[in-house]
Order: sequence, then structure tokens, then C-alpha cells
Amino acid sequence: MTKPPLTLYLAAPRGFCAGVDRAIKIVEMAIQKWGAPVFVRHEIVHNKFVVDRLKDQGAVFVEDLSDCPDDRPVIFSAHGVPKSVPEAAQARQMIFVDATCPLVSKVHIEAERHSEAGLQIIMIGHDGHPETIGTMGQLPIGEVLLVETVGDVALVDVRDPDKLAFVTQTTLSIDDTKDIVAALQARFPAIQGPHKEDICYATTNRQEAVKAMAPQIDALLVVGAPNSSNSRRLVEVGARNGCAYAQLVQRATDIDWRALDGISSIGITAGASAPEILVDEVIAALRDRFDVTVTEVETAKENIEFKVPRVLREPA
Ligand code: 10D
Ligand code: SF4
Repeated sequence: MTKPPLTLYLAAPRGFCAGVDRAIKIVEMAIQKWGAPVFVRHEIVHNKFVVDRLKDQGAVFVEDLSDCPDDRPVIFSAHGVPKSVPEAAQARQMIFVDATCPLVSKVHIEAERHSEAGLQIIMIGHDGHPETIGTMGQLPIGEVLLVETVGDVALVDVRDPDKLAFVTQTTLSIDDTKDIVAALQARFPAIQGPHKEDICYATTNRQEAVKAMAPQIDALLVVGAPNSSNSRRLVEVGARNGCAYAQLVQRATDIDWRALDGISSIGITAGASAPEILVDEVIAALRDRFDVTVTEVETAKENIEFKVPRVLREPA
């Protein structure tokens, strides 16, 4: 039986960012240095495949520091942690390594700097997401207020409208955030903040690549996990920019083949925490059913790399 033809647009950049790469390396190097088990507070990055692979190497994942013994090393996930977490680890004299992405740490420092200058902070982020919890947790309760939508901006109850600054989560939708920042600036003209927002290079580039391909594809598959903020944003970007069917898949077994019936073009991308091996798996599954021609849609080149903390570069 002849397979129907399918043009596959492959987004570039896609998949692992420098912060994810570094965080995974930190866990692997910690196991090499101190032996198993090494505890990890929260999924090191939001991907079950990555987490399961590290579990096989000797990592133990917990949600709370209180679930770690005093005498084993603990790694904090790439999303960042409230100040109280390293403080508690220090008080228990634990060995800990912070795998917070340097671009998330930069936002932490920004928030602290504004607070030291007497400003109250408004964070644009998703309620309950570990990065939001971590960034808000850099300062005492009440010093950072959360807004998630343009609607929230009208309701936020600030201490002094002339003494405000904003920071953002790094993985937000560029377009939504632009609107929220504009609403903040309209209501609080004196508000200080970054040049645009704190969305990182990887989030920006992955969204741009999807935007470039969305008008020409019948369907978009985003390889990523349901708890991965940046991956979910890629699905939204596809849907909002002209793609009739945009779906998140963790791996090939998640593909809804009935939804892809009759398509002649498809876009594939992957969130910053999704390994390339899962992209390959999805493409292989498409090749089983279609006569696939791959075209790469490259909208940016990335060559950013972050060093692992010094403690892991030194011999045990
Ligand atoms: O949910 P998310 O997009 O923030 O995290 P994920 O682990 O999927 O991707 C890496 C992004 C990080 C660590 C936040 F910047
Ligand atoms: Fe860092 Fe951006 Fe990757 Fe988050 S998505 S880990 S901020 S590089």
C-alpha cells in the first residue's frame, strides 16, 4: 500500500536549552562524584523520560527537602527554589547543589535588587508553577504580588503605585506577556522593569520558530510534558498563529492518528525539557504511516552553554 505524502516542517531551534542541559549534567556529575543515591528536589526538568533515566542512574526525586536524609547530597531543580530551601539545607549541614538555570537566578537577583531599592514587585507568572514559587520566595510574603492575566492587573492591590517593579517567569507566551506588561504600564506609569520582560532566549526562539511554520502546516505536534510551561506555550502559539490542530505529545504513543487523517503537512517542535530522542521517535512513527519529506524551519541559531557549579568540576 502506498503511503500518503507528508511534508514535515521541523522547527529549529527545538528541544533542550542551555539551562536544561546544565541541570541534567549537574545530576549526572553529582552521582559520579558522591555515588548513589543523590536526591533531587522536584523533577530536575519537566520531562518523565529524563527523570526516569536519571532514576536508573541513582537519582531519587522528592517534592520536599524534608523527604531527604541529612547525609545525602540534594540538587535543586532548574526551575529555582525559594530562599527558605537552601537555608533549610544549610541549617541541616547538607551537601546541596543548586541547578537553577542562571537565567532564572538572574530574575531572582533582579527582584532582590528592586526590593532593596524600596520597590514592591509584581511578578507575571503562572500560579503554583515552581519557577513562580521560587522567584516569589526570594522575598518575604507580600513583597511580590502575582498577576497571571491582563484582567488581574486591574485588581492587583499595591502598597504604593509609584514604587513598583515587575519581573516575569522565563517561559511565558511572548504575546500574552506583552499585553500584560502594557496593562501594568498603563495602570502604573512609574513601574520599573526589564527592557521587555524576563522571557529567556530559548523560550523566545522556540516560539518564533513555531510562529514561522504555523501558517503553512495542517497540524503541529509539540513534544513535551503536560507540566512543562514552555512546551504548553508552544501549543498555544501554534494554535493562535493559524494551525488548525496543535497538540502536546509526550512521545509517539500519544499521537492521535485519527486527528492526523488527511493532512498533507505537519510541524514538529519540542519544549526546552524534551530530549531529541523523543522527537526522533515521533518522526519515525510518522514515517511508518506517511511518505515523509523533512524541511527544517530555522529561525535562529543557538550556541549558549552554562558551566556546572565549581563543586562538580573539582575532584571528590
Ligand atoms: O515548566 P517549565 O517550562 O518552566 O520547565 P521545563 O522543565 O519544562 O523546561 C525548562 C525550563 C525551566 C527550568 C524554567 F526556566
Ligand atoms: Fe533557562 Fe530558559 Fe531553559 Fe528555563 S527555558 S532553563 S530560563 S534557558
